[in-house]
Amino acid sequence: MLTVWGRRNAFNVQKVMWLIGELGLPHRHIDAGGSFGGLDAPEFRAMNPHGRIPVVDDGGTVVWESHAILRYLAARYGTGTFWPESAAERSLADRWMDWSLATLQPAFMDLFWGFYRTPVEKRDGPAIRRNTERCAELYRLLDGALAHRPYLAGDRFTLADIPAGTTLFRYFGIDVAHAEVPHVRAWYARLAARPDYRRHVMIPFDDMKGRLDF
Ligand SMILES: N[C@@H](CCC(=O)N[C@@H](CS)C(=O)NCC(=O)O)C(=O)O
Repeated sequence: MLTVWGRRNAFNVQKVMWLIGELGLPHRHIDAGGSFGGLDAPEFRAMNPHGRIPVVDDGGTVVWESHAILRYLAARYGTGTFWPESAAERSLADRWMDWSLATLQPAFMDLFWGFYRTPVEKRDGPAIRRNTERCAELYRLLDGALAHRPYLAGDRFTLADIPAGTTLFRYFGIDVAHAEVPHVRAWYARLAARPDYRRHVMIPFDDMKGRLDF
């Protein structure tokens, strides 16, 4: 039985839960992190020395780092579907995953924390404007990539769509100046038509507004 640790409102956990849903994998979910705590417990650190969520244990195989988990689960349970088999096609998915982790997610997190999670009186206006523009630039780049294909790696939904796609519910859900990105909006509508995106990613987050703690 697959076990997953991580609070459901954590962005990196949502990516993993979304894929687990898409794969239809039976699993046990354990809340951890944030107000649930538990990340400094020796048993948890023995699984993930970094003390971060998500973590999965699949019959004794323990994996941490959300994208390593996505790749592990897709390779084990979804090869040929969510993670293409051909090296060239797979690299299409991989590059969007890596770009998302290295570039889009940090930019979006700076905006989300600096604007949405920071109490109004503590906000840094110039930094918020810079981060808003940086995000707009990155979503415009995604818009270009999606102009001639419905999903990031081509004609079908793959792992490529999960990391960047997970940002959309929060990006379009916060009151900042959004980029004009019709193709990203159409892709968002395609993702939002998937029951597991709605179930695991479209989780209301207004309880986080103006709150820097968990
Ligand atoms: N690069 C790691 C980042 C993991 C990470 O920072 N997770 C956050 C939640 S999204 C966390 O553990 N925060 C501490 C907490 O929730 O208590 C991954 O992708 O899994």
